[in-house]
Amino acid sequence: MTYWGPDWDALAADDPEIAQALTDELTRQRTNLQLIASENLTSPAVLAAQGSVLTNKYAEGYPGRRYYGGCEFADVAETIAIDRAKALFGAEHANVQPHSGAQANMAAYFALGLSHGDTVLALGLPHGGHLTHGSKVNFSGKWFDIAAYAVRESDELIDMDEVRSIAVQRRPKVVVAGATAYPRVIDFEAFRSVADEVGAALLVDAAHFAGLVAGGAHPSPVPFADIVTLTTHKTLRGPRGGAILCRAEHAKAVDKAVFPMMQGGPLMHVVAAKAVAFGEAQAPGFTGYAQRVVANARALAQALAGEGLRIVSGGTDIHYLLADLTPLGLTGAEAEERCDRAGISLNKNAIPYDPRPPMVASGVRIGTAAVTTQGMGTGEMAEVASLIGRILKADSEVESVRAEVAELVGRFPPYPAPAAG
Ligand code: DSN
Repeated sequence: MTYWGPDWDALAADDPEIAQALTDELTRQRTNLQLIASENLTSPAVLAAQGSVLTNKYAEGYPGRRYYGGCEFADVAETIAIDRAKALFGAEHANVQPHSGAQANMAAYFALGLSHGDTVLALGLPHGGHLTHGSKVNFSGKWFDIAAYAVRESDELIDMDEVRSIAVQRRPKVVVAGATAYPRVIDFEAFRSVADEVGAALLVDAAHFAGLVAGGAHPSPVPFADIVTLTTHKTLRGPRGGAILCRAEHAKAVDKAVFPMMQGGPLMHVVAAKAVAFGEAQAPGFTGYAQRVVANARALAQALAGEGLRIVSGGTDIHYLLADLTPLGLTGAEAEERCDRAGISLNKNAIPYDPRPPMVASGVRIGTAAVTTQGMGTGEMAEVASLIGRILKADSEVESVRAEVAELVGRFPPYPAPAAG
């Protein structure tokens, strides 16, 4: 077959500095523990499609309705991506062009008819919501009137009575369900009923758990939401990007909101890679993967509790956990930095009612999507928890933990070693 994928030798010859940065990143991914909840490790097939000649093609518009000639193969790739996304999630319509989850959310707000000053009800950022759910530093918080709900202080769970009462008081036009740091399954049916009660549309941001839905390890929001937004690079294990699923009645509005309202030319190489990822998620093995991701997150939460960390909400239903470091006398920032030095990548994160600012934070968020892709199971999660516990309790352990991390990850290398020289 003609070679059409990434040509590493050509890159090394043409631009040794960038080739070295990519080689070093490959080595980092092969030797460090990847526990960032929003990351994963794609298949070589996804990488090949994303590094392909489709990056050369302008294809503004949609399959069969483009503003450029020569789009016949771009049409093939995008049509396959759309059809696979619809089949995977049982959705009436799919748009696979959003460059990111943030842009998918922005397009969804426009598609639902939001104008400047309209009210949106969403989970506040300090309680696990996303920037695009109304943060003051984001377009959503600047343009819309945000009614934020929180989690209950007592058990750190969403209180649907509170959500309903804020909705009745503030009469939002759009209700948002979804989060970046809420480790529990969200009750989509209850959110639908709140939205119906106040005549609002329901937008579910499934960016994080979309892959778990695809793999049957998480309830689907599709039957309940007007629009579901997702990212393709987290639990879905595809290229970095976004997508939108919706009911047929919103199809035209969604497509118009993505292009020409929000974006210009789609990243067709990324669209092709999304098609590959949707295909991989339809394969039988993906169900087992999604279940193992959740089992690993639960095992890791339990083992970290044994190390003295307080697990927010007492556990997890999804692919990550949120841990409060207060019992160990550390901040999230200190823990992130210390783990980084030991070859463990994770991120500091606010915990509900956190007294510290976000750049310091009292907690860390730890995800299992990537390590599960590598083939680690619940036995390895016990090892991971013990390594994290050691490094958090004694900075002097950095070197020995780093060596053991490399040994553990070396048993599950995600990609072949970089070529010598
Ligand atoms: N930055 C992503 C996350 O880490 O959850 C969300 O956009």
